[in-house]
Amino acid sequence: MRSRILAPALAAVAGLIAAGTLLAVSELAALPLAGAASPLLAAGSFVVDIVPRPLKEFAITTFGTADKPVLLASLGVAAGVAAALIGILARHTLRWALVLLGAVGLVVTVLVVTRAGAGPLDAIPTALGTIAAAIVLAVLIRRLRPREGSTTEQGVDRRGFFLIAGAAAAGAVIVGVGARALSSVLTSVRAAREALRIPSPRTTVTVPAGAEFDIPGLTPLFTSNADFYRVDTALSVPEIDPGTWRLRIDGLVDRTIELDLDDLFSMGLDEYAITLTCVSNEVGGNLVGNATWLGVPVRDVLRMAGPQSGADMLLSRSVDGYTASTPLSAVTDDGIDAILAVAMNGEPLPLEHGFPVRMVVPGLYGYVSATKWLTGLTVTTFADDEAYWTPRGYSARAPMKFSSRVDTPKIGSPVPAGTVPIAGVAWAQTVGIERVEVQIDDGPWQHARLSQAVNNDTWVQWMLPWEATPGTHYLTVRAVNRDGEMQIEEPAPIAPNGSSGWQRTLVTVR
Ligand SMILES: Nc1nc2c(c(=O)[nH]1)N[C@H]1C(S)=C(S)[C@@H](COP(=O)(O)O)O[C@H]1N2
Ligand SMILES: [Mo]
Repeated sequence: MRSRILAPALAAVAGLIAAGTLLAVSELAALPLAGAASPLLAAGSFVVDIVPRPLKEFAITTFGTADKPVLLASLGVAAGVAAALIGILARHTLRWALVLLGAVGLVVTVLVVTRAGAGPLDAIPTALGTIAAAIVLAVLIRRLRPREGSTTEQGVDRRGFFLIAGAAAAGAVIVGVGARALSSVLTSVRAAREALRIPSPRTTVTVPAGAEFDIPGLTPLFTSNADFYRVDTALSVPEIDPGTWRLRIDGLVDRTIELDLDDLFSMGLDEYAITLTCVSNEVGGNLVGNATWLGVPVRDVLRMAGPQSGADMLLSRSVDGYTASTPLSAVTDDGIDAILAVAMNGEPLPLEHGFPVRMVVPGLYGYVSATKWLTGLTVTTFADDEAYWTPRGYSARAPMKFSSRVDTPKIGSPVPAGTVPIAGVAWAQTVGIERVEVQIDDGPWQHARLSQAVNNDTWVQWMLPWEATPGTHYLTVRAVNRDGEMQIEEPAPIAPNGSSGWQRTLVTVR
């Protein structure tokens, strides 16, 4: 009787061990291929690329930067359930279970091979893993089956099952973990980053006196690398060896050229302070950060290739297959500091922020300009090319909508009555912030005090002392840019080209 439940449960375990074998063997076999071919990551990346926009927005707003671990964990659970079901099926018909396993292996192999930067050789690890999984499944299931024609448990070799299952599970864990560890030693890009010596810049940013207020709860003028928001479609952070990194510039140019890191360094580096914003930033949101960057102007690099007339778009490419469409004028105009950046806040770009080289363009949202892990620049036209997000519901061109935000006091954190500083940040890259105005409840709009701007490409801090009286109060903030334009009042969602509206927040005063 017991075996009615026990036998399927053991069969499910056999399926899980087969799946573990698949992962471990493919990790091991991927070692000589520089580890680019993990089946789980390939399947995950595929999911990232096909999920519909509303689901993606839900994931970003619900899980924030943890959206990737959450996705991988869900995928792992789904794969586990599928593996268990294949195990259970195998007890009834091993042949069809193996066919199903083979089909899954084939689909994943296709996903692996079609990833950006993958080649036909990358099929080998998943194929070998699938074969190993099939053998483990067959061997284990045979131990669970009653002898032909027997209605009892005769022929069920439970002892053998446990021995083999235990050995296979332990083997999978040891091989899988070992292969992972070895691959991170072999591709020690982190060490290469530590060792990288970036030349001193020719010019540095001068931070004027009064550029930063000292107000608890107010966002610092510069966002540390650790606190800087992150948005990427890549499931695992790409690891590029700075020694072999090349930037190819092609398309509508007089000559296709290729630069290495030393070529960029020898052009001379300058320091820039630029605030980066994400199109997914809601009014009042956190997907905005300010940093200093060392880099060279994109226009100087493009000039070496000689862009031809008729082009109106720069399509930047990442090693992970990501692309961004930037209006050519935004990177060639003398007045715009569009750069290829190699350092962020005084250190080589963190791996997560695009090591070794990324683009930073003031005045455009990141998704149309700030390509990380940059490997290619194609001079082209909006008529002929489109970037990663364009067929996924976002505008091909997306100038940033300038905005302002309240950092303190925060909704849900009551403040004592008396003098309370209301403070926050406001940004209008390339134009600059002229004025920030705050309205308390339905009172008059009051001018906030602005911190001394570093330049027109960075945010400024603003503050307004407030005589807070007990009760709940609405705070509304809006900015005016240096072209005299008022921040858009009309609320808009983040898609297709960025949120707008004035932030209105509620404060409780005790
Ligand atoms: N390769 C690559 N570059 C990318 C992205 C990406 O997904 N992949 N995301 C872009 C988006 S949407 C933004 S807002 C910025 C974010 O840069 P950060 O992660 O360094 O803050 O990078 C841009 N560059
Ligand atoms: Mo973004």
